[in-house]
Amino acid sequence: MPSAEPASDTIAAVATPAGRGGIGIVRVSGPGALAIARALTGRVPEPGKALHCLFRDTRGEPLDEGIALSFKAPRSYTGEDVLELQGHGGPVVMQALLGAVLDAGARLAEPGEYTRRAFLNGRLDLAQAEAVADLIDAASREAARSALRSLGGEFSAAIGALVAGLTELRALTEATLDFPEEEIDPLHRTDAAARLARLRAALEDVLARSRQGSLLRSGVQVVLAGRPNVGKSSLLNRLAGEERAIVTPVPGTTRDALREPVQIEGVPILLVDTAGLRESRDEVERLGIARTEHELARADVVLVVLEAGRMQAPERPLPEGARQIRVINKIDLVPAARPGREGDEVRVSAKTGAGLDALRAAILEAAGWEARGESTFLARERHLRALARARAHLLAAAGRASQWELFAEELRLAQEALGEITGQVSADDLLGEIFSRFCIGK
Ligand SMILES: Nc1nc2c(ncn2[C@@H]2O[C@H](COP(=O)(O)OP(=O)(O)OP(=O)(O)O)[C@@H](O)[C@H]2O)c(=O)[nH]1
Ligand SMILES: [Mg+2]
Repeated sequence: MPSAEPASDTIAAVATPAGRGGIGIVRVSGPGALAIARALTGRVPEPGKALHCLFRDTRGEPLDEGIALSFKAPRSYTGEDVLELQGHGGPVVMQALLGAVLDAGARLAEPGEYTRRAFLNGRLDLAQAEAVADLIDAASREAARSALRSLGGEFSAAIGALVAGLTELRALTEATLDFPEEEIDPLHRTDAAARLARLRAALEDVLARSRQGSLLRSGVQVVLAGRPNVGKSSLLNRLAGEERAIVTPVPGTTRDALREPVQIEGVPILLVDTAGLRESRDEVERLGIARTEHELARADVVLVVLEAGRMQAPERPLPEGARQIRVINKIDLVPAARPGREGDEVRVSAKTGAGLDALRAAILEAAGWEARGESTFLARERHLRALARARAHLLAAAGRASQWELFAEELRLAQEALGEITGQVSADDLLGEIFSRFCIGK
């Protein structure tokens, strides 16, 4: 899809965050960028060389002193002529500088418009463009590293390899389709089946790595639930490493659901502490319990907290679907009990911290995380869906080995699904949807 006419207008935005900072940058991209440089600084900076200068508005009034940088098309982020004006990072200065750039002929950029232009000019494919936003939004070092790998093209290359394999297999198939009257050579058929099997295995691998990465991107919701007073809030505080939730010996202390983001091995986890589950006459507590049930319904992992030695299950049923871990807390009160994990049960003490590492490991495992080192792809839901569609078509193709035309058609559909990931085939509304979520200036 990258193709398109070069954009005819020039866009501008403040590229640094709002507020005060040492440096603020106004970024300009489009055919008018260099003329705007001349209008504001009296000169055109040589591409790639910093020009120290005074910025003036269109009436010649000085606005700020700073550095102008230019990048000549197509060797720039957007693939167009780009100008960066680096001034002092105060909101008034930045607005004045942006105002002058707009007066000189640019228009305000829309969210994500720079990256959209980079995509349309073939500087990045769609998965790489999305990685730009994911890198900016990354919630942990691991997520950032994974986004950087996608930006560098690793994910796109894996998709590209699948597409290349499909193209080859389609070529092989379609060549025989051109001679319908001839018998299809059985050798040909076995070759095609073997190729298809290899492609399916490769797709499974990409899908598994993408699922892992999507955990890094969207995180895991872990809800602490159980009877009152078993130590749910104490556990949340332990896992968070801070006294976030109120802890008292009074059963029914927690009323509202409390959310606390933490990281375990770089995986973003949203811990949710909830009101203890029991039948209650207290109006406030009943409302709290209703919230608990609401949170439970959305949980990826539920920690069912029980008290060592007492081990009463919650009075209300827990939802099915989410992965559950039985957490036996307060083992410090039972002299014979040892901390650690056994099957789906983890014994801990929120008071002493014993068994907490085993609990963290159990949470990651329940969430489906496998430490794969450098090989995860920070996939988005959109990518997972496209991969799943491609997989379904390859499965269908495997079932059509005796109907050559249908076989070929399933391969085509699989390839189309994969092409959506990198943007080789993509509808305009999809692009609008993706880029509108960027911040302005990116
Ligand atoms: N000895 C011991 N006491 C604990 C432990 N964990 C929590 N407690 C105590 O148990 C009491 C209840 O702890 P909370 O963390 O408030 O329990 P909760 O499950 O959040 O209770 P509700 O909010 O009322 O549902 C407090 O007095 C804690 O100090 C533990 O591991 N060992
Ligand atoms: Mg509590």
